[in-house]
Amino acid sequence: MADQSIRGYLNELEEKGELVRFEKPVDPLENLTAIGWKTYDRLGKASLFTDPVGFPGWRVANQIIADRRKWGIALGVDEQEVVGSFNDRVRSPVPTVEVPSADAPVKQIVARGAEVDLTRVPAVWTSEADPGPYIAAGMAIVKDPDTGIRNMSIHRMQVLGPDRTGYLICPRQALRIYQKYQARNEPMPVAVAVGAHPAIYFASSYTAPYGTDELTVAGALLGEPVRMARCETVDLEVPAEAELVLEGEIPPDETTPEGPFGEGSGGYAMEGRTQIFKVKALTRRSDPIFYAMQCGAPMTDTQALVASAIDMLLWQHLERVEGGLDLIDLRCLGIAGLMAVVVKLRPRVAGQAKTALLAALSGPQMHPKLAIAVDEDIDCTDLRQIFWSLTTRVDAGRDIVKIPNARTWSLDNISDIVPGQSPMYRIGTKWLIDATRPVGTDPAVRERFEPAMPLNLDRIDLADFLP
Ligand SMILES: Cc1cc2nc3c(=O)[nH]c(=O)nc-3n(C[C@H](O)[C@H](O)[C@H](O)COP(=O)(O)O)c2cc1C
Ligand SMILES: [Mn+2]
Repeated sequence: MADQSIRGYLNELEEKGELVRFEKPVDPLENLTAIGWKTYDRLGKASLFTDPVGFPGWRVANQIIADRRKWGIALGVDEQEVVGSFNDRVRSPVPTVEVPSADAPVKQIVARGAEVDLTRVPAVWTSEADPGPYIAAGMAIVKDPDTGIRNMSIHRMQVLGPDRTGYLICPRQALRIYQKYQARNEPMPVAVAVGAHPAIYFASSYTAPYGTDELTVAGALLGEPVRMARCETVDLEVPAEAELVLEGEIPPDETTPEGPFGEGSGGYAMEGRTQIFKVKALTRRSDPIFYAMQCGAPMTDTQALVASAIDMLLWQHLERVEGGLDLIDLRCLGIAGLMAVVVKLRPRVAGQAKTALLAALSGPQMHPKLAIAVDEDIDCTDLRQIFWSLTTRVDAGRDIVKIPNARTWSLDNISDIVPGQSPMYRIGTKWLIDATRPVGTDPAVRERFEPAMPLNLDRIDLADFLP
């Protein structure tokens, strides 16, 4: 039986030297995210804060899934095998199982009605211009009212009082379901789980075909059913080994001023209005770990999580282009605020890289607006090599294509808002850059585009020569 908790994963990170445990007092409303961000930026490590000021009994985790090495630890595979093993596992969804509440650690403490107090949860104040603390790591589980099939997605939640938060719903599957409740003039029941195994987080950021319960995707990644417990006040189930669950509803007709919020784009989402989450019950472990999902300027867990979902989904999408490409690697760049993707492939015929790029700009997720194709000799995790091929292998007149008036991601502030619509609906220019060499067999032509590497580079072991 696999450990489906976040705490089991944090232990593994710590054993592998990937986590810093901060025992000094740190304030979630003052300096926690700065310390966590710097720890990852400078040291490449996750953070666990054991003394969050003002929140006795809690611990707070931050920046825990920001790179492929950590995803490899979560999945128990080598970092090079992460995408391949995700894609293999995703093909066989595993239905959830229900466990009695007595066996669900997330039910160790149950608070209802007036006992609920979100101001006692160490929600963090993340970016400078944010209006206050947010819960950003809540995996919201809802059911389609027609079919009863679950959907799971993450929604940023600005803490607005002891029993209410903002709740932003972008135009995706979760909105499709909410609109069904609105049409019935009924509130949408929702259960929000905070703190679980990264596989469950991955599933919540992954847009499975509509009508697929994303918890079965989490089961596929874990290799066993996700263990679920029944909620106290709504007809929903939640991962039994979560740290914290908020149960409640989204009214069909109420909104609140919300934001601005430092987002996955790396910049701010405009201040506006969102739906409201009214919390009816809070259940948690007796010694809970709050997962402070960091957003804002890269690199954060938000970019890493969404980028990994885009990598998997785009890989599956590109595999079908022209009946099959020689794809070698693919990276949505978190450092570009999720809006750029690099595709490494071996084009078999002229023009094939461009077909691949067109598909990369119209995949299952909306974020990428810039797609770059590179050759098999370029490491597409290395910006130095990418930039080298952007000059030496690109003729801008021929190899850059712009597609104006295309739908772009709702958080792409440089794209225009569709007149009369909310900032969730945008139109802008997508562009692609084919940085692959001319396709052909003439070695003299190929040679002109080779990097001029030092003589016998591969045969040199520096250790033999260092003083
Ligand atoms: C930290 C974080 C915050 C997110 N915030 C929101 C949000 O506020 N609203 C939203 O609609 N999607 C948000 N997302 C993206 C959705 O969770 C994601 O696109 C998901 O796959 C949508 O699922 P669906 O297609 O099943 O609705 C967020 C993702 C992450 C990782
Ligand atoms: Mn979905």
